Amino acid sequence: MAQKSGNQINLQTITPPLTLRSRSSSSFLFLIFTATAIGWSCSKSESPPSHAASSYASNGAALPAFTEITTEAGLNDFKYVNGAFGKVWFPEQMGAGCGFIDYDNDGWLDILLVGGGALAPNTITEPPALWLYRNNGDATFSIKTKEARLDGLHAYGTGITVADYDNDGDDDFFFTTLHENMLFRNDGGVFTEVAQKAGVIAKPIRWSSSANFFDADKDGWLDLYVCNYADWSPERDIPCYVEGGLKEYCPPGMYVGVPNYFYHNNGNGTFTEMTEEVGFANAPGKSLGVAELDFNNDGWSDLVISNDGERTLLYENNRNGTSTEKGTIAGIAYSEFGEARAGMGIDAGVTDTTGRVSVFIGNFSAEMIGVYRYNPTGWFTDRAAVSKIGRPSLPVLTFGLFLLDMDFDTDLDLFVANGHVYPIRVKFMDGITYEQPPQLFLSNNDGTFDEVSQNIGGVFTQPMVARGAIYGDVDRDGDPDILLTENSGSAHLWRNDFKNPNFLRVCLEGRESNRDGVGTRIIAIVDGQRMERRIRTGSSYLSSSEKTATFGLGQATQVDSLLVYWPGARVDRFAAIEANQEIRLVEGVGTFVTRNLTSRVVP
Ligand SMILES: [Ca+2]
Ligand SMILES: [Ca+2]
Ligand SMILES: [Ca+2]
Ligand SMILES: [Ca+2]
Repeated sequence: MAQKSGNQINLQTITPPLTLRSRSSSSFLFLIFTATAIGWSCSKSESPPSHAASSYASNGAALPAFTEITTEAGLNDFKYVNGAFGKVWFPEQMGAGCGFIDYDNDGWLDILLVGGGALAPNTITEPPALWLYRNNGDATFSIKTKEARLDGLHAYGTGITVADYDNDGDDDFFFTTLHENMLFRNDGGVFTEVAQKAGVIAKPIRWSSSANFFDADKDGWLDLYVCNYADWSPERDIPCYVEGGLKEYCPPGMYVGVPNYFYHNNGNGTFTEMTEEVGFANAPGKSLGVAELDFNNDGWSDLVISNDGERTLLYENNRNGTSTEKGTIAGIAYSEFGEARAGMGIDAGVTDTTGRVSVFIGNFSAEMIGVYRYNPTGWFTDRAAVSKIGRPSLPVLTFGLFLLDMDFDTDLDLFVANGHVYPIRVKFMDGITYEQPPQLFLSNNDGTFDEVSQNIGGVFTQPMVARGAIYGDVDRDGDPDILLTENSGSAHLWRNDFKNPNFLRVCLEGRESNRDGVGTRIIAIVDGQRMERRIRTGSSYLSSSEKTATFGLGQATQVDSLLVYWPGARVDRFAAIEANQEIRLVEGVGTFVTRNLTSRVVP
């Protein structure tokens, strides 16, 4: 467990000198300051520059290191219950998601887990639909489901998406299920379920998976996109069998997909379902993942949607909140063989020096992870093979998936959580296992990646039936930690023990923009190298990561320029920000506060 020098949030304002100039409708704040990191409590001697003996590439960078701390963190009681009772029903293999949420607003990330549910008729005792673990301020957790009024729910849950949809400064969340979805409004650390009142009960009700909050029309209020999966009910369950007559889950191709929903946030606590009006109705369904991106860099949020056995969808924002689906003409809809693959977890980000966004999609075993990079001719290039991600991803079935700079060398790397869906049929599949270890692909910043899981060992050799995968700095030492969930299994919390990070963490508070700053593009320039991050919800699979941007800085000790492109017209600019601190920027204020971090523990 991380030692800490203080578990309260110490906010200390740095007010650098500033010059202000305005250009048309935009305000540009250009700030020069040389403030040292007031409030940074980590002794720098604990993380000396080093060139570790183990290296994965020619730059001699050290490998990431993680330690599983599930037991010491107090998360051992949790187990996801998929409700299986011998019928082998389709929904059992899907779950479930997880989320980092600071529900009590104390600056420490708490954990929300989907507990599962009952499928058997007339079940007397249902498993908890949600588990809420409060961070005690030291990366140990106490169960607070009941205190936060998240107990006693009747739901067969799938996913969690966390955002401050009502812009009142606290984390709310949307909970997807097999039946009616739920919206939980945070009222001072206790939750009220408001889906009906807020207008986000689906008509008709559909089996939902991932969801994301994003501001489609840039009115400062987060809209909601909900992925729906397939038309299933106990009455319509299709039996499938393997050799020997044992019942097994059917391929999703046996079921008909149901399309997704879009809800426009009215800014008064209610939403209006506008799927068709906004252009999201033309979808085949079977959606499992959604990522927000701005692939054409026009400042408007686009969406990319992964679908299970159906084409990938790319919604280009028409710069008015409506969208046009362009997946097929943009070249991202199908594999290089023209096939729709089993799209699950998804993420998007700039992972190399081209500055152009790449999209990564988890697929089935014997299918490569989808890797597509946008190019200036207006379409995406399939780079699964050339990126070196394709081949190592063939034996695994990938659900949770996210981009994060895991080795702090400035470029976004790819983490994938794996686990199969056929407990019986895998025995007849050459080289495929039901439980599979996660994988890490380190970016070489040139469009290629090195798969380093075996080099790292430890937690990366642990086979699991993984589903959800998220990152968030639970011990507040500046490096994002990882949380994974398993189908019919435990949650796994991995503490990040990377030995030599220089970093800058940036969290946002929107004023004209939505409070979370979702849809903000942040550019950091270090030694002439440009890094890009976006503040988003969604991505991965059924799950919700922290909304703080982490920039790995390599050996650099400062960020030379930081440019914050808010979803509105505003751009805030800062210069010479010292490394190894977490800063909080309020839109248009032009200063930032530094949040105290804890001392890092390097085993
Ligand atoms: Ca908290
Ligand atoms: Ca709120
Ligand atoms: Ca990296
Ligand atoms: Ca950490």
